[in-house]
Amino acid sequence: MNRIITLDEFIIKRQKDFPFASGELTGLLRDIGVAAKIINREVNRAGLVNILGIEGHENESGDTVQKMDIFSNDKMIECLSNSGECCGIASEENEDIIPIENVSGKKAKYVVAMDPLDGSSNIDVNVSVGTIFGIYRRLSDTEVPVNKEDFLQKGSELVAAGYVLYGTSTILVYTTGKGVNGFTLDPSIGEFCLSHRDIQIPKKGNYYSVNQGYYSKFDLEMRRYIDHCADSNYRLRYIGSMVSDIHRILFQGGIFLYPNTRKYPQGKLRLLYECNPMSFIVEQAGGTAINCQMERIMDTEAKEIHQRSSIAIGSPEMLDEMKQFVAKYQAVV
Ligand code: AHM
Ligand code: MG
Repeated sequence: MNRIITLDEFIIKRQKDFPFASGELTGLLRDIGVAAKIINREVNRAGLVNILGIEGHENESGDTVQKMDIFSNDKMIECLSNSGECCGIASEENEDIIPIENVSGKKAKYVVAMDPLDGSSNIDVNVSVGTIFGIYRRLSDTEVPVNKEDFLQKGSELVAAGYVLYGTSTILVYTTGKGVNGFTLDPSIGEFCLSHRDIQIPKKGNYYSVNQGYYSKFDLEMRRYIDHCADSNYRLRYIGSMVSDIHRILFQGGIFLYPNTRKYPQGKLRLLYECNPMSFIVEQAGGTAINCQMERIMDTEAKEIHQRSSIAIGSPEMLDEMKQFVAKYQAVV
């Protein structure tokens, strides 16, 4: 039997990949791992919690039962605030950034952008959801509180990014820019264990993932490309939870699209909390991530923390094929 390697052990081993690492990033990733375990426990009990008491009522321990996305947000903030490795958080759930005070005199140099529970509308029907995070080095001086500029960095400046998928099993996938690794939670020992080493996305695949219900709202070139996917008998899969949809593609190959629509002219998904971290992971696994203007997502200027972006992400050869369709039909318009 192979020796089990836990997430904590792996992170510490990898610390030596960074010549001047002081262990802060290591600590931060561990904090996220702890938050993920707590969120996982609650996600798994979500149906039960509904039986025990609806939102706004007290549960058995006297706590007010919270909606899962608020609960996840609070837990992530709590775990990231406690150890002193993180000096600020930007969350999809909060309008403004959350500065974190120094803990025990530590001068933290990392900020975290996160979507604590992506696809949360799936919770009520027992379908997979996820947590997404991206870690940047702060730009401002460690003597002063963080500011928005610390978060308004390009995805190419990410130091680490990852996601947790609360699915049939719970898996944490992350990168620090040296490949992508996945850790499955073993509930019997309460540890994330290395299960997917050096993940490589297939160069091509036959899955396409898009909300086909918005077809008529997409630009012509996207409609033509989606027609091509259907004509080619690519398999359509759309869970409505970005983490789950991209997780499938990361392992089986394919393309995930959330183009701009009339309702969301810039696209719906958030650059900082969703598009950049998932792009870093997919690129590190050998994939491609661009917006519908055919620009690399990770080169996008971030102007506001809740900025939206269109996205096309997945297997490199499928992305190349999509680009050809876009070039051809943009020329027609
Ligand atoms: P959320 O962060 O509010 O959960 O929204 C993001 C989710 C993604 O996970 C998913 O890909 C997309 O929204 C689904 O949107 P739609 O229902 O418009 O297809
Ligand atoms: Mg989201």
